[in-house]
Amino acid sequence: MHGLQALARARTASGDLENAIHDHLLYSIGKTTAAASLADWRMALSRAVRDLVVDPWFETTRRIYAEDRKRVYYLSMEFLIGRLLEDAVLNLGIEDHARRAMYRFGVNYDEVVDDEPDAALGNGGLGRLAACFLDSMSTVGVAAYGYGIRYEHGLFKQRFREGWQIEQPEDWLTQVHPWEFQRSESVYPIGFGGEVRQKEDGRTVWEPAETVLAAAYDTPVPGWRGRWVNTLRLWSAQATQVYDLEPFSRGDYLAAAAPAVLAETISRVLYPDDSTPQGKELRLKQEFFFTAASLRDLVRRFVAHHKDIRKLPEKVAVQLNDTHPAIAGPELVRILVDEHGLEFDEAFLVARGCLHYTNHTLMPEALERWPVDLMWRVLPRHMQLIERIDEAHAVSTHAANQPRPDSVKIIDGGNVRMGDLAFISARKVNGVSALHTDLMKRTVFRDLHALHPDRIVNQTNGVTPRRWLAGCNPALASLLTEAVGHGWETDLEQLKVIAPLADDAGFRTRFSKAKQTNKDLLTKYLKAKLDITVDPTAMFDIQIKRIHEYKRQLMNILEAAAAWNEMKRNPSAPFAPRVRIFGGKAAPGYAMAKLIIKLINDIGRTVNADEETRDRLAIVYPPNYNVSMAEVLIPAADLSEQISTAGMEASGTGNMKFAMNGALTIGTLDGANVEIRERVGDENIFIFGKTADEVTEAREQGYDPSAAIAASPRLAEVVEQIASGLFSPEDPERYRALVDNLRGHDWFMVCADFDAYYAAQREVDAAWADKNAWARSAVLNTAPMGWFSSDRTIRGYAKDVWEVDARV
Ligand code: GLS
Repeated sequence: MHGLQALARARTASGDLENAIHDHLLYSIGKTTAAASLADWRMALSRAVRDLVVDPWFETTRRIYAEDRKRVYYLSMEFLIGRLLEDAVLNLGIEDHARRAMYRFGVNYDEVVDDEPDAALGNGGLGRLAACFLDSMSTVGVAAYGYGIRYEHGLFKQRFREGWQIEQPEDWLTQVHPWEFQRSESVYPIGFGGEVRQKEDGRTVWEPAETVLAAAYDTPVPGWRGRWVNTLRLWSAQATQVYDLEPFSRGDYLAAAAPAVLAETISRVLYPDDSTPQGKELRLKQEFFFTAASLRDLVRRFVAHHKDIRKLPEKVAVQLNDTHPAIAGPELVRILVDEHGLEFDEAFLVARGCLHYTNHTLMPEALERWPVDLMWRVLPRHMQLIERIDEAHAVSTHAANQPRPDSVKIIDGGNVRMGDLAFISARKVNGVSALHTDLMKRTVFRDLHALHPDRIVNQTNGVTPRRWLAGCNPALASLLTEAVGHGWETDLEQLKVIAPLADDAGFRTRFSKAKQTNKDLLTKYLKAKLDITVDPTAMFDIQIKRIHEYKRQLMNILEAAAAWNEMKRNPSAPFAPRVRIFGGKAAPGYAMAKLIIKLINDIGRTVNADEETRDRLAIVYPPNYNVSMAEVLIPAADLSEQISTAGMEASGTGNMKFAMNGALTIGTLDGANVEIRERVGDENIFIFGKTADEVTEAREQGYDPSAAIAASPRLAEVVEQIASGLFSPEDPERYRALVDNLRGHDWFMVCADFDAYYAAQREVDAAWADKNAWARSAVLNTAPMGWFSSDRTIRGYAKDVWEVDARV
């Protein structure tokens, strides 16, 4: 029995699944039940579950062809998909059977699920967003491919040695990845360097000096109940020649293996920088490698069924996730001109008809720029075309004698500006929250926006409520289902129904009980994995995200220290008992972020050792924060810290996950916090600090952090304690650079916002004292989160950007 039928049966009878697991264990893994390890059981279960996805997957493909649907190609350097087994089981609706089947084999389902390594093919929000979008595209029925890189090593593992971050390589692929299918027939040669020649017939050909193969690996992405299954296609780099025979025969095995090693380097590791590009040649090669392979693949698919390549935009919508795949513009033009014989102008129109670009950050240092000489060396034909695109854009927007501002030039100051290239090559450009889109129009893309006023649109980010509510928070999910019935999993607006229940004492109690269940689970998790003991009745106050100065983990820990000082000075002051939890990695080359990690751990060490305050304050920093840790932390949070310098966090998506799970937010008016406040209401969120416009104004007026410190005795005290080595007696000078920066520069306005933050935290303390009111606010955070479902986001893209069907 196969396919949809098997899936339907698997939902009603666990026997089939049990047999399938047993068969896979025996015949795919080659183990008996007696000899099977936990990993073997996981492989067998994963394979059995994967089998259930395959026929719906083919069925989806048949429908796409039958209906000749326009497809979306989501190009992203990062897909932070995390674990897949639990998610697939949840989406297919077979959890009870999977549990029962494993139980019959005498194996603990939770341990099996927990054995799966995270697929950490991304750094943070941008990569996780791509993963949520995959889930939603399959759930709402958008015909889509995700295209990315099959990194051999995902984001590094973080350890702490004496409180310092240590990075260790991540190795998820050392075990078989049971979800993927290798597609040996889908392999494309990708060139680098070499020369561009003019042929006698007038055609231009690029003759690369070096060629690497891009080999496809497909992972099916089932949507809710397996009704629609899209594909995540990841490219792995392979050498054209496995080894060089000549040095091999001489016995020089190293030299013989060199070509393969070099080629494979391209998909070896994920660059561990979030929002701050490194500008390394290998990174440029990675970008071109996966973009070129993806475009060739989609053009091949189009040409196989359609005659006229000029109609490409009718069937193809490419989304560029940030500027990383921005080379898609020139590459698609190259394919159309050099391989399909179109004139440049027409080719550019066709390419622009297909391409769309999402901007994810406004920080000037985050916008990719590639030196022109590097581009000429690595991608000579593309560099020619970039010049053509730049010229054509100039001609179409400016009269010959009119000066062109630098801000609308793709090539400027010896660099190719990838943001401008992406903007000019795209039919639509979007920001990721209302505030961010507005700032895009007013800042980085001001002049381009003036030239193309219809191009920028907003698509506020969202997160999948399957993984981030139904999956990670069964306690709350079952309460919601009781209250509103099933259906909210794919129509999160239904949760609105619980808003009036915020005034129902019985419902509030059950809501709080679900929260307490999750807090108890987190307490156990911290004990079991890290031997950390926390009080599960205290407020769980959580900041989890990449460590970055603009996200201001520093302000959080400074405030914790100030609160500690105050508790000691005034033992009867009404501080709510709190566990302040931090989680997140710093880019290995980001010295200040690593120093902030050390400071959190140093202050934590001092504060946690203080018997006087132990009942009110604990600071916890579990290492190696990742997607699966987030799934444990978020459901257990009472307070969500979203405290970035206003105007700097494009959207945030953690903020949405927390609110969905009934945490109250303390935050600035930044990114999607603004839209969260609009929905939960002013009285159910703690907003403080300067607005984006006020930040800009303060900077323009010559902001002086030392004045802010002088005006705040609490802040001054903490800064002095750090400077004098109170938290680092073994090395009092440790924080010199950090303190100097705070006193003399403080670009991210920690000092300017400190007092407002301290005051907002005291409001939080006061609110916590009234458990009923707190629970009411928590319900009113979950209720209006429909807006932040990535299903809503994807429907928005489908309608306003891609112009594709969203229909299962
Ligand atoms: C980011 C932004 O920093 C986040 O605010 C945003 O939520 C995310 C997804 O749009 O994109 N940009 C980036 O480079 N990394 C991110 O997480």
